[in-house]
Amino acid sequence: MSLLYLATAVEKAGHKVKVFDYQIEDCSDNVKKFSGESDCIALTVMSDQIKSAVELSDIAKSMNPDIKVVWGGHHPSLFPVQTVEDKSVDFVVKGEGETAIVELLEHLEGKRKKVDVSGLAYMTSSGAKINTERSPIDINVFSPPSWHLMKMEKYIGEFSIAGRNFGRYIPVHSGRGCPHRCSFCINTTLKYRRWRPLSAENIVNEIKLLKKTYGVSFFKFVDENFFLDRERIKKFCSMLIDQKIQIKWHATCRANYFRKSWMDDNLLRLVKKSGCSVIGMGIESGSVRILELLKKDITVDDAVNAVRRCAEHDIIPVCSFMTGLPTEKKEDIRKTLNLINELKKMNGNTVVIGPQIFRPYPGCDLYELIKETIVEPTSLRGWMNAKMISGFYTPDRLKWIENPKYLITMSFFMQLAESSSSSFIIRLFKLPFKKSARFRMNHSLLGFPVEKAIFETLKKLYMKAI
Ligand code: B12
Ligand code: SF4
Repeated sequence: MSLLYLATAVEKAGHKVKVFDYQIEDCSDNVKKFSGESDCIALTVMSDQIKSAVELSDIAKSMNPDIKVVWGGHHPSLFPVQTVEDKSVDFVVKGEGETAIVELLEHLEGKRKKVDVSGLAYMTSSGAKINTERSPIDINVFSPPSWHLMKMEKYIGEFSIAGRNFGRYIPVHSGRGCPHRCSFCINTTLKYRRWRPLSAENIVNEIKLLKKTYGVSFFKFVDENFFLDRERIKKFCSMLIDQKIQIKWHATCRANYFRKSWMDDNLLRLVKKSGCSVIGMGIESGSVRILELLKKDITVDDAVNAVRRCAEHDIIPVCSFMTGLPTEKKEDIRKTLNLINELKKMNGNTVVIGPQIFRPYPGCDLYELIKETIVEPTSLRGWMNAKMISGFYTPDRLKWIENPKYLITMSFFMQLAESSSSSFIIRLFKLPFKKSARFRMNHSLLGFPVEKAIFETLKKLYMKAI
């Protein structure tokens, strides 16, 4: 999504842009091919993508020493100084990039001073300098995004969940930001807490375009807070119904918004009638004490009520949970596992994500609480070799947790027990492991995790083979 929105802004400003995405293709050949004829290469980077991003930056610089390398996205925004200190990075953009990248290109054309590009970080003779923070953008300006720049068929997949297949799907955005204050959430540090919606008209226009041009029938809104403005929701749903736009959709909702005082049955009926089939929500924990620590501002009763109301309206609830939180004890984890079992019993369609292990991000309240125990690499290249398991810390780095091995094993079995796949072969392969994982979770048995070792070895062999 970041590549799509950045490319949209750059194209709208009249520049030539090409997009390559390491998630769907090997980018090094393209970087070799195009670096010579390009002025700038822009990389969007999450923490566990640093190795490949550094390699690509090195290749670009070796092919064309004059090329400007700019990094943005979550990792550089969290660590702008150490990122821009790297020899292969010229600029970092902290925060939202659409207007920043265009202004940076103006700077490269000699039309603007770099000090006038807010959000930009760069090196000066006295060290790294970070310009003042950029104001949040109105995403309506970039609607519809330039999907034609992306290799769309590689992104459109089949969406299956809770044993149902919803057909061709794509992730989309209907807004940015979230006004809530959760103490672990990256949005509270990077995304500005100001919520900025796409208008109902623009959402519907984007849906119509994607449906007509690419045959998409299932839309997953991946923005932070879809249901904040009830008037917008009513308008959006009514437009889909009135214009007879037949789609199914998925969005996220805070569990407390399911209170009848917020979302009554009439509204939920309208939401369902317009095609809403799946709602994701962050329940996070079954422990009241931990929910308070998280400043989540939801209760365990909210979770139970939300899942019950989803069942009443035939909407699949996807509930995500966290663990590995500062001060969390086995007793808290047990409460989380009990709540998961209760939600699943109450609504057979409940899909569980996690419990995933908490990732501490600089700037979040919870990070501040445990920062003395966090050991982070001190240079960009240090992150290349930092041991991480798909974005998570390894046990030796989870120093704020009482029993990291127990947690990792629990998280592994829970996620395996809940996992699904659209591939029959993968489902077949996972079946015995899933069964034993479910048994373990139902009986809280976590000792001697031999299946975990076997599963991980087989998975590695499979990944090597493909
Ligand atoms: C949707 C989403 C996904 C979707 C992606 C769908 C898709 N097709 O894009 C899926 C489910 C696939 C996914 C997967 C993962 N995700 Co994710 N995901 C998100 C989520 C919720 C929204 C991201 C998004 O779409 N943002 C919208 C775009 C437009 O905004 P953006 O990415 O922030 O980009 C803007 C700015 O950052 C900036 N910018 C970004 N790049 C650049 C580059 C330049 C040069 C410039 C100038 C500016 C710039 O400008 C952009 C436009 O304003 C975020 C949380 C969040 N709310 O941000 C997590 C998040 C990005 N994911 C995260 C993680 C860890 C993962 C996984 C590793 C999880 C896992 N263990 O598997 C995987 C990695 C996948 C991979 N291929 O490597 C972390 C990243 C943390 C980090 N330290 O880097 C986040 C922040 C969640 C979290 N709170 O921990 N994810
Ligand atoms: S409600 Fe969700 S998006 Fe908003 S701050 Fe909390 S966790 Fe983040």
